[in-house]
Amino acid sequence: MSAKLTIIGTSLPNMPWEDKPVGYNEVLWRHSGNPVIDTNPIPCAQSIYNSAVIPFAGAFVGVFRVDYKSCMPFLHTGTSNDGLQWDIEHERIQFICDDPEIATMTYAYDPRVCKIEDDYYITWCNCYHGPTIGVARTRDFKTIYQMENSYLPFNRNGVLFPRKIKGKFLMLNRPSDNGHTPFGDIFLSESDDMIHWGRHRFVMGAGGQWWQGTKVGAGPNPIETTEGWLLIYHGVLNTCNGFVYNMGAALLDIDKPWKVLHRTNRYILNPELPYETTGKTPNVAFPCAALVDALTGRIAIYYGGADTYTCIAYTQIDELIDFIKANSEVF
Ligand code: BMA
Repeated sequence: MSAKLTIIGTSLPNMPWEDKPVGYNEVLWRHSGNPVIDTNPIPCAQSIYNSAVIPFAGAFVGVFRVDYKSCMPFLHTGTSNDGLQWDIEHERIQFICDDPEIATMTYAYDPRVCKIEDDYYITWCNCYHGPTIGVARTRDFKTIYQMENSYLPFNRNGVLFPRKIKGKFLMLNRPSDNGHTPFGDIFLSESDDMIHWGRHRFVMGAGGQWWQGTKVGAGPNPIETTEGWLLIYHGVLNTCNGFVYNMGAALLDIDKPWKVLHRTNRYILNPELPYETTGKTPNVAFPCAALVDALTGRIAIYYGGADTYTCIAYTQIDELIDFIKANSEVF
């Protein structure tokens, strides 16, 4: 148990957890039962990955990226008592939306879920003449209201902060193109109403080392700590055989979260096990959610493996923060 309470939040004793294997040297370690969601998980789907989970009503709910046998992705909800075994709805989310211009659902992928005050917000890569960030709001994961798309296309990786800062909602996002985007920096946008977004600030860009030299994008919702906002992100390497999606970590200023305090100059996890190196897109570890226990400092990161599997990796907050500071480079 962590003696100091580094994470600012609540206790979550029922979250998934495994201690670090004895003799293992890295700062993140994988769940021994990975992948937690394997191929062909429900009748319509070939795979479920890059998905978001959150504590709800004493258990867990998830919003999942479900790739159909048409190869088109849509969002489904699911529930779990332990965060490991998931009962996923066979039908996709039917959003309630009173504007037919916005209600079109061509595809939907890479969801995040964030609780802010009494509402749960879902953000995802939504199609409106190309990829942009869709937003929806719910209190029960049954009645889900689709709101306005937040940005003009093209944009991906819309990741909300779990509380307002100076009265504003904040969302990290990554302007992109309509394809497999060979560039990408993280920006921060703010809003009074979750509809109109502006006052955009640059947070951090690709570059530095090759593991994050091509593009970067926010992963799970930032985690509030006494050392700043912990941001786990993906950093992409370009190779002769295509992109490699690694995980990195940064600490952002608590009051001005577009200011990067520390940022790892090496990855914290890279694709190396078969469920990360072999699948629809080889060599992808793509984090979209984290469960945290403020009392013990435990963190379980949910990530997609090879655009095919849902996986978990664990870390401990004080160890991760020490690692970030010891391998820090801000550029
Ligand atoms: C990104 C997104 C992710 C995917 C990744 C690797 O651009 O499409 O959904 O995991 O590429 O293919």
